Amino acid sequence: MLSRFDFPEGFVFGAATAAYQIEGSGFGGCGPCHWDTFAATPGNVVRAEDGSRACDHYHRWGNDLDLLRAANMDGYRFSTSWARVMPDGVTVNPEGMAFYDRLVDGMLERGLKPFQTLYHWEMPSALADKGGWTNRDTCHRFADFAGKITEVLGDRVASIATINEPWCVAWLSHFLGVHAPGLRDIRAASRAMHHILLAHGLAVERLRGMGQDNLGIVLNFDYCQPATDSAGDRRAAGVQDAIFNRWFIEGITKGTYPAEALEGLAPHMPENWQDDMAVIGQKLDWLGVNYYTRHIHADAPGTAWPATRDVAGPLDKTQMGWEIFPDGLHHFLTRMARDYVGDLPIFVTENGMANADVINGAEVTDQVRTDFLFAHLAATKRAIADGANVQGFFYWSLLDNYEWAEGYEKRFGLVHVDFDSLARVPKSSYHALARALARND
Ligand code: GBH
Repeated sequence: MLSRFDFPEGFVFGAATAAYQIEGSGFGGCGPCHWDTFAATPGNVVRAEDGSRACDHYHRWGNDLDLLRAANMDGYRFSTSWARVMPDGVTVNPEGMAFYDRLVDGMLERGLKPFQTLYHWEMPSALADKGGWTNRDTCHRFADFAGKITEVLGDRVASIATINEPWCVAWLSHFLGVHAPGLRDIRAASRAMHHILLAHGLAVERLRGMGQDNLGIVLNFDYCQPATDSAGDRRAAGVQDAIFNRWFIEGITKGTYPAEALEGLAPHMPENWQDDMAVIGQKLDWLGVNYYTRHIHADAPGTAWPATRDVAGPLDKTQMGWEIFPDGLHHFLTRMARDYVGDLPIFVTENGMANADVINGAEVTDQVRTDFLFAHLAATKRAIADGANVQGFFYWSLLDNYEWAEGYEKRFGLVHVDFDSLARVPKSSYHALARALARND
């Protein structure tokens, strides 16, 4: 079994969460966000569940930080809700700001490095109503939010990520319609694909000007496998790889977008988008990689661009129906280093699995999650041996939580949460990780 001593000195082990998925948006003067309205519309979310109470982390944060500490973790990846800090998208809510101030101090008191994410999907409704990420002005409002919160937290956080998973924010939410705002519109999607990176760039520019040297972005990657060796299936996997895995990193590091994706998106992009590429392409201090699974793509001739369809894969699947494929993590870590970022520090900012865990007295035995986690740690170790400068790994997630369109049914946590009593019970995977992370002293 791997332990922390199999990784380079200073490697950061941690767990990740996101504000809307755990805090409970019904407390502390938090403003409404587009997930509240999206969830309230029947058909969007399982049982129309929302994040208004979630894990009640807003009141139980001290206990939750204790759980990270007791598992011998070095860091905690959390997000700071825009709607909590700025309920109308513009004006600061002091109570919301004070919450994150306490939370960050609480991490430092426990020896946990704070890894902050600025946008993990709670767009204030006031801004969503003006078009959200389809509206260029939102990018400037986001930079203002980044500046305001960094005035308060910037001296204490180890790291700041601008955006969590631009693909989900743009494509999943505006083209596939699965996440808020639930659009299926190529024009809205094309604009969001660009504006989300412009927001990132404007925020980096603002924070760099304030002296921050710990700035990054968190991208999500799905391994794209052609269903067969045919030219059509290889084209299908290639175009999905361009949309999913190349668009954002190439926008940032190469100053342009992949031709295979522009083929479908260029006609709908904001005018003169090329003029924004310098802001988007500013130097980063680190890159975050989120990785869960792979997809098998087949050609779908005669259907609308991108003219692909997904094919079921043969590997073991998680509760989400996602194939378990640890080699994909090795693939993306080494590919990022080789093709895009060289020696820049890379963090695995999310990796994890949902499982239909059953609680038995005070025990939850989730051996499959332990196996999943250690297989992905092993893939990370191999990527380091192959030259990728990986400096940390965060399991998704510390707690069972609000799994967006899947509501509360899908359990990703190292810690079980009873969504009636809100009791926390560490699972056997939590104990296995705690043992692996024990220090000698
Ligand atoms: C992350 O996104 C999020 O950052 C986090 O908030 C969330 O709770 C967590 O993952 C678990 O879902 O076509 O259905 O097979 C995950 C990004 C993109 C990974 C889609 C899996 C396969 C989608 N995901 N991908 S599907």
